[in-house]
Amino acid sequence: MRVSRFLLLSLLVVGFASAEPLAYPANLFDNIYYIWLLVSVIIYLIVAIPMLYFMIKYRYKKGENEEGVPIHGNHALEITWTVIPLIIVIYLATQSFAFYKKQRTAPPDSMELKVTGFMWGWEVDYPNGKKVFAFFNDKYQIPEEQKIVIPAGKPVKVLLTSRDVIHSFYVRPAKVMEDAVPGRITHLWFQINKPGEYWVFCREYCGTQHSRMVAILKVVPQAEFDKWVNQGVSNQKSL
Ligand SMILES: [Cu+2]
Repeated sequence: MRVSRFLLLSLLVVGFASAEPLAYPANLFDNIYYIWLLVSVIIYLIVAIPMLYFMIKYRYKKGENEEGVPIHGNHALEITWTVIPLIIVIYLATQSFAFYKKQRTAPPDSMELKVTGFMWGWEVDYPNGKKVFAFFNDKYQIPEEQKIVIPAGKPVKVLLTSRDVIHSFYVRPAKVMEDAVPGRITHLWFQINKPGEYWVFCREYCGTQHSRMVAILKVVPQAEFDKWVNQGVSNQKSL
């Protein structure tokens, strides 16, 4: 009975850990977030519980001497409360740096998209020359041909720039964001594993129509993407 319960629990844990996340590198953000949260909660409890206990135990009682016992320092205690936080901080710093490197380095098999922000939309160039202009039309709709189509389960590297002012390209499900700066090329990467439609927002206030800089990322299976990307490549018009 006990063994089977243990096995079931282990299976659940393994299943949870190996389940494919919706998007990369969002899963890395979540992992690092939970590590920081766990460390913070433990430290909070270590401080708060004894504090409450001491507040009650050593509260002032009538007739007691108001001055406490003088304390002249304790080397062992001081070394302990310096070394333990140092180890925790070094651990968090190395974890965060490893995460940062992963989040900044696109996998070598990424598809490269060139994205140029403009007032008020995104111009997207595919490797074969296909172009998509992604923005809300005057009726606040995004027609099918203005959706940014990408294959599911494949990393996408975005090379970003801007034609006018600073915008910011934010891929909501992947939790990644990067500024689009005129005259400069910045980059980010992401991968979405589940087909569907997802939001992209401009996340840097860029003027009166900033709220219109919304794009839809249409994630489709690889075969469907291959068909789509080769459609009408020769007669692209410019905006
Ligand atoms: Cu913008």
